[in-house]
Amino acid sequence: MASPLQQLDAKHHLHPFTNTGSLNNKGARVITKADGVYLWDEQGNKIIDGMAGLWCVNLGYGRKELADVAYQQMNELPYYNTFFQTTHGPAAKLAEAIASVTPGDLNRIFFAGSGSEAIDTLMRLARHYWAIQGKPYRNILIARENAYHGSTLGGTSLGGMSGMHKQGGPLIPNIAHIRQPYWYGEGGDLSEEEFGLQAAQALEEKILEVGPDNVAAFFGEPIQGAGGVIVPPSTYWPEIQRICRKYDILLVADEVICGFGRTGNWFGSQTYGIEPDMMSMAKGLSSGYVPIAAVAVGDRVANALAAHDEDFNHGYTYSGHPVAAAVALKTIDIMKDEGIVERVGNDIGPYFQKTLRESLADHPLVGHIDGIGLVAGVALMMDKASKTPFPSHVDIGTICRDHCFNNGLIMRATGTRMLLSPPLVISHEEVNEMCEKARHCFDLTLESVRKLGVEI
Ligand code: PXG
Repeated sequence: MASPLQQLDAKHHLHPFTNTGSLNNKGARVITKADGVYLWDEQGNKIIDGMAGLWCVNLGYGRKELADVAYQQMNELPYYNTFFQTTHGPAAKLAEAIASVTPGDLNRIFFAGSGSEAIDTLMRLARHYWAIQGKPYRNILIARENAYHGSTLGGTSLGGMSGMHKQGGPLIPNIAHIRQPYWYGEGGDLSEEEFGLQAAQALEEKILEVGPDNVAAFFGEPIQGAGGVIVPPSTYWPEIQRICRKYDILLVADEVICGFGRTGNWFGSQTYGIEPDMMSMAKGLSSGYVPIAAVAVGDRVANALAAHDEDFNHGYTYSGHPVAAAVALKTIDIMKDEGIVERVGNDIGPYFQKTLRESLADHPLVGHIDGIGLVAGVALMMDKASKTPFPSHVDIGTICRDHCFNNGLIMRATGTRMLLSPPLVISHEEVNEMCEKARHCFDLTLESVRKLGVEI
């Protein structure tokens, strides 16, 4: 029997990335409250949130300090815009706080309301930069297959998700895609290092194909998140960096998932030695408590904008929203005070990677585990020795995800990869619990596929 909330939801709520008809038949799971790394649903089940919401609740749930600053800011100045030569305390102070943690010369900050808006901003900014250099023909943007850069038309076009490209087109022109650096899935007989170089050299091939003088920028997530936690080989990013420099192409890091400590440094770019010209951030910027995103711009582009005597005709009503900015500012303060990033890098990140491997690496379903810091992807295989995937009628990811959900653990499934990205404040005991639950749910998944007649 559907609960009253499920009934309302089924009647009026269109869900993102969801087959609405089939969801309405079974009813959405209703989450009622949360604390620390745990969620509770309408039936009172306690669930450990292995995904930090949607890769965002880095400080965990129930942080009263964040609620308090939102309340205070709403009373003091709930809204004012940052257009028309105005600013306010939260926006100015947050810009400074972000610049204090971004690497290199990424010191100028533009605000947006979501990662998708940040990406759209970067797409326009990259093209605008070349236009004001007198080279408007330099407008091709290059990204990767299976990259996720958001759901606006800009983000959809730039991202490399084939399921998204099929819908709502035509897409934005002058965007090209190259292969992703997924060694376990696509590396064949090459060593990880060789494959990393080869995957990066696809960028040079694409640049030569479309003409170096036509390319504005390359966009990439340091680790592809929604694509399945695709951790690049160590050789990949240095080669991408070299190629961008060689052809004078802007390098843009999409830090929406990797930013704010996920990989053990403030930004994934630092973990992989990337020196981007611009980057996007969202999610962890406010620990998911309020919607806010930002773009950090380095000197090259910022100075060109400053020297160009014309408005950049771009902005959102909620660019630098005072309440969101106040919460983000407090988030950064807490991260610094509690040494959250250092803890991910030196303590809980390595502990999580070790414990996850001890729990799952020898499991019959597990082909390979990728991960760093507090993010991981587990490839499920029918036969791990011969790397044989499951036949397409066995939706292994969904089977596993449902077992997790029904047994008090949230893991996300992307195709045949199971993902974890827990709150950065997770304790050692909670990591143990999460990994034990994962092992149990993988056992249940194995039973289920055997019942479907798969010999394994
Ligand atoms: N870039 C990256 C790298 C992202 O991960 C966006 C841009 C867009 O951000 P907004 O705030 O507009 O959603 C994202 C968002 C998933 C999932 O299922 C991942 C995201 C969003 C929704 C679902 O893994 N990432």
